[in-house]
Amino acid sequence: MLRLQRVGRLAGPSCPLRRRSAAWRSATNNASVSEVLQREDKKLRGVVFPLQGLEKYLAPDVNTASFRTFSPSLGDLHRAEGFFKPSGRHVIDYFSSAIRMDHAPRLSQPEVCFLGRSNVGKSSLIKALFSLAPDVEVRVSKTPGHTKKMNFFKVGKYFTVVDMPGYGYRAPEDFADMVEAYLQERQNLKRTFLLVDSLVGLQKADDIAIEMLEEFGIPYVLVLTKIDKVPKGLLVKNVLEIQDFAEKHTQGCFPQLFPVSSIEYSGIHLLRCFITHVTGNLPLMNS
Ligand SMILES: Nc1nc2c(ncn2[C@@H]2O[C@H](COP(=O)(O)OP(=O)(O)O)[C@@H](O)[C@H]2O)c(=O)[nH]1
Ligand SMILES: [Mg+2]
Repeated sequence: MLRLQRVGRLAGPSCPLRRRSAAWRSATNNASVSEVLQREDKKLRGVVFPLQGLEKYLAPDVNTASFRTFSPSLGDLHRAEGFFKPSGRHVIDYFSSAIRMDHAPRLSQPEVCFLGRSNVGKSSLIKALFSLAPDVEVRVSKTPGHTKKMNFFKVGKYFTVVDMPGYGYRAPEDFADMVEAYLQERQNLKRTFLLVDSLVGLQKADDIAIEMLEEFGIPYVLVLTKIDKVPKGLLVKNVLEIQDFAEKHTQGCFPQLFPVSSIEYSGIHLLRCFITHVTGNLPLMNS
């Protein structure tokens, strides 16, 4: 809490971050750390660290150590955010699409990919991550199963973000075509983000994805999407169940879950920081 207050003072009325955020507020509420800092402490914690925001709904004996495995300071969050803001020399943009691995662009910079069932919120999440670069076009579907290609987005020379095709009831067949080949062959892949709908928890198709990631020995992170839609009690239940599953039945899964809302920007700042960190661009200084 002290840390939050200290950085809050740094972003005081004379701070350029604060002045600039006033202009953005109406269009991109909560999109940047400086905007979130203007909220009262309780709300701020829930938006920036959604897992910690759930602690008040838990019984005192619940162990929340894994809620803080990745716990950057607000200074780290600010530095990470810089990578997601375009400038003359730092271009963030859609790069290319591929329907087969041999069409995938030859890029050597570190890469992260977003995987999950159709409609779980992959494209919306990527759009939220890139909300400070509004020229980046990320297509969000109205109908399930829209993303049939791998879409590559370059964040300057620092890293690439890949929106993977969604899988559905045909999960094993869908994987064989593209996802499996990508995961096995992509040399520069640093982390896979597997998105799970926080309302319904792990589904059969998610189990198949987890089995595959475990079999290939690929490090991955579980991201819980659409938390704005879920009553807090149910969200807590699903978070604890999924966390318990990850602890007991997985090897390659990062112990901390990342709950997000692409509409309210909850968890987005933390995820930007984690991506910047796992791609080797941000040694954490203050955590
Ligand atoms: N309430 C809410 N809806 C979301 C969120 N993320 C995505 N959606 C909606 O879920 C649907 C599918 O999202 P999309 O990003 O296209 O999913 P994808 O198929 O995994 O890429 C769209 O109607 C989105 O508007 C979220 O965080 N909150
Ligand atoms: Mg999509």
